[in-house]
Amino acid sequence: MQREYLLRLEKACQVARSAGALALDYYEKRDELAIDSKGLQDRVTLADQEVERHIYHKIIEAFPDDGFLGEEMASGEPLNLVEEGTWVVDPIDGTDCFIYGIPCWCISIAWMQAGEAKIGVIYDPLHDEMYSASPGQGAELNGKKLQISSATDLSDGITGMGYSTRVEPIASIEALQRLMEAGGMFNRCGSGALSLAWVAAGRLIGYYEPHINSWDCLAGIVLVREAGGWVNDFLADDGLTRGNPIIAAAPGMVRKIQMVSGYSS
Ligand code: LIP
Repeated sequence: MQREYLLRLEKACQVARSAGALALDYYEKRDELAIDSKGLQDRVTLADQEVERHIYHKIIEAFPDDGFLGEEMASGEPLNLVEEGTWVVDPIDGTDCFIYGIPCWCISIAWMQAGEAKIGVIYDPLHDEMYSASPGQGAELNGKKLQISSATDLSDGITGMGYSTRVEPIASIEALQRLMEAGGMFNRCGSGALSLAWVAAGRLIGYYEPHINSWDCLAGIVLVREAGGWVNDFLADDGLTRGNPIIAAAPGMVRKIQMVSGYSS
């Protein structure tokens, strides 16, 4: 593995773990957190902001020339996107689950270079599950290689389905109908990052969300691809700052998950 990937992967795992410990402290005291609204069904708390500040300072201390894009822009620094290397971070993905005490949230840290997501780390502190991946190294969970699903039909497993008020409900309703009519079953856990990690781990056979932000999915995209799965070209048309649909599938499920999502190549 190239040294620059190795150094960043190791740091990303180390920082995800320390950020996870900080997030857990807030999670245990979540009833004391003020909940702010960023829009319809889009919440944020001091925990998101403080965890992002922690990640920002630890990462930039180690790699001062890298860029950084965080969901909350909590560092107070201007947005800094660097072609040679930019970190894309969701400090707490699954914010609603975190706020309401649903044990389904994570830390998502990705590193991009030359317009491609190269390193992905997703840490679930509640279950102590560290997902990590880098170019050509495969994808791992707590140091063990991930085994993506061998499913070939929608009835062979569960498909993750994300939804947010960033798009009209019809896109999700029609996708759910196509999935159900084909004998599939859906799971919406509230964290796109964890859902993608579960595709890479073989727990889900695919994942679709009509619109997702880059900080929610870039780390998961690296995990799915390095585990041998397929993901749409999420970064096309400025997906980094505008978001895009996300379609991810186990190798034998690509056409079926594309059908559910209404994707046309
Ligand atoms: C969440 C995403 C999820 C989406 C939610 C929300 P957050 O990110 O991970 O896929 O469906 O609406 O955007 O806001 O918890 O960081």
